[in-house]
Amino acid sequence: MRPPPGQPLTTEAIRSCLSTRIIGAVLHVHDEVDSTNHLAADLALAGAPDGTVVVADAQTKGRGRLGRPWVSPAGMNLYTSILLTRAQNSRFMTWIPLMAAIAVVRAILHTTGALLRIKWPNDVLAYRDGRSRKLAGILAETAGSRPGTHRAVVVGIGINVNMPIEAFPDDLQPIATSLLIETGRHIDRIPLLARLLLEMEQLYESLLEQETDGLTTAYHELCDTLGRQVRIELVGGGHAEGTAEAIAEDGALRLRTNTGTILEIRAGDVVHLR
Ligand code: BT5
Repeated sequence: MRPPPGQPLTTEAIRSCLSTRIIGAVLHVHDEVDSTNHLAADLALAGAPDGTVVVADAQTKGRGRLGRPWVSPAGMNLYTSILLTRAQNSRFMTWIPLMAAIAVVRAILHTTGALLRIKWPNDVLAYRDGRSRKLAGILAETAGSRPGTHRAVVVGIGINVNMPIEAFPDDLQPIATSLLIETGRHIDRIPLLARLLLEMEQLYESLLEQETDGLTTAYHELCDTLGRQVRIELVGGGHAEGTAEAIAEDGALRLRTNTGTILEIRAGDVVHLR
């Protein structure tokens, strides 16, 4: 396997590239962890401040939503978790993964020129040959919900950066991709990470100021789900089918079902039908 281009992920190298005030002011960088989300949740319980960031070069138990695994080999990708302690308003909870998806798309556009799209709520997709492939994923979880402990949201972001197609397991090769595969270039992970944290900080500040209009507009521009006929596998079982019409004020997906009922859906897996 080729050595990673750019600098290795060290605290010093990342810090020297950061232009944020809050996100990344406390930074934990590891060669290997089980899951950066797990570590960030432990830090939240220990009282870590708002904006604490965990970065790892590899994860042994990287996870997706609903207990699904996130393939996380060393030396090629970004795995990071950001602790947000001021986002306790339940209205923000649906917005946080959407906001992270906008930040990922913006950071990738700024760093590589590649324009990706979002599948609601938070899959970041690249389109090629009329097909979409997943390039990044987001997992937002609450931490410290027991009484007396600190309550926070952990936003985990995985971006496939320099992962060649042969490094993906066979079942993911047709449906996953990386920036290397899409652009044909190796990308230095550190400027990409620094930009991601900057985009996150700016969006987090607007969310805290209740300025969701800008977020809604940005999300509408980047989200590929709106206007489509979709099938949504609902968390907890069952499904809904219809046209994805809009994003509600709290980040929910507004679905007009085939019988004309309007549903607001806050979690689920979307399949684009047409
Ligand atoms: C996600 O879940 O997309 C959320 C992924 C979040 C990963 C980050 S990495 C840093 C932080 N620490 C963690 O432990 N997690 C977060 P979901 O929508 O459930 O998608 C999971 C599905 O994506 C899997 O079932 C596979 O089909 C596919 N998948 C797994 N690894 C992948 C990869 N590296 N690239 C593309 N697709 C992948």
